[in-house]
Amino acid sequence: MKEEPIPIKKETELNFKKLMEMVQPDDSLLLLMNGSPDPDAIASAMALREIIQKTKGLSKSAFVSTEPLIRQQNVEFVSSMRLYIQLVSNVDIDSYRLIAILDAQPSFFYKALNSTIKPQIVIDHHPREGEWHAPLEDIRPNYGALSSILTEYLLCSRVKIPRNLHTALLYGIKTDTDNFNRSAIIEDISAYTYNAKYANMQFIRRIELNQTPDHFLKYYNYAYHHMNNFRGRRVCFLGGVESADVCVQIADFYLRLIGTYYVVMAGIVGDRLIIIFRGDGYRQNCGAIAQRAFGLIGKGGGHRSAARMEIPLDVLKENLESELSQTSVEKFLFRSLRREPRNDPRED
Ligand SMILES: [Mn+2]
Repeated sequence: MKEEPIPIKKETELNFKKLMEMVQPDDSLLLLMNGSPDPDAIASAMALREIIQKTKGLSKSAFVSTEPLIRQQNVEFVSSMRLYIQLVSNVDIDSYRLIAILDAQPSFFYKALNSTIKPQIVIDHHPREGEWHAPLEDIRPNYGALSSILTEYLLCSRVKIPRNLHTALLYGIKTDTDNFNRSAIIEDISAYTYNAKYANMQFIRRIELNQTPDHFLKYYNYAYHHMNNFRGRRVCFLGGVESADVCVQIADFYLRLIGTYYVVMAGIVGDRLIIIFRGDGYRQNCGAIAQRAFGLIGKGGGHRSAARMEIPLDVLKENLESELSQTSVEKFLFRSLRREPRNDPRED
């Protein structure tokens, strides 16, 4: 007999049994994700569909999200997996008998859908939120990735896992745990190790490397020439940029410069100023600095090594001493960041 690669938990077994009782032969299934879907949600939805498809058959199924894909890497991931993710506004939810919510909970959808949704299946790893019930609910907030939970379901179902599903689940775990830099448990590591045996690692490497569009280079160049460096803190206002991802990528890149402790990259996207913080998290706490500098007029937050603030342009204009210009925004950034007490012992 083959040895079990991962011990199957009692709760997985019971929930899997419940799932099999709920699903009818050739059922219809809607897989619902919240926000712009990330690899963990997508891989989990792929896994649940595979399980139901291979055990009971599906007459139709749909991957649905409340917002479109944004990150270039996710777009490429989805197209390589040959998936089509529809926007919930374009889908007739009632034409599906089963609704499964993955990597989210019914309460997350109140705003986006403007109504209560009654799914049959909810599988998630976020802390439980709001008042809701579903015939099958499996919430395990201690897991770093939902893909790890779905790996356990797959093993329990004894469905043969296609290689691209191993690859997707591995990528889901990798991204949701930020390569195990974020909280993960031994189950995540087991699921990762198991999927890694069969996954296409070169594909993942390719996806991870391909992230900078050619035209972003002008921002790297601009930051190189205009970035202010004060005691290891690098600050730059990039002007109008096409997405917040520009600021994120530039900040991540310049954080690698020797002697840099944290980077603040700001840019205007649409009608708001986006301020991205990236740091090593060792001495300074990006989340706290962001809150102290911009918390009064901006919205956002973060943790020790990464933070983000957003300020609507009309609010920003009220706070500037002059018109909105390159110099006035730069001055505003420096002035606000000065609010950070230097050598605060609590920062250690
Ligand atoms: Mn997740």
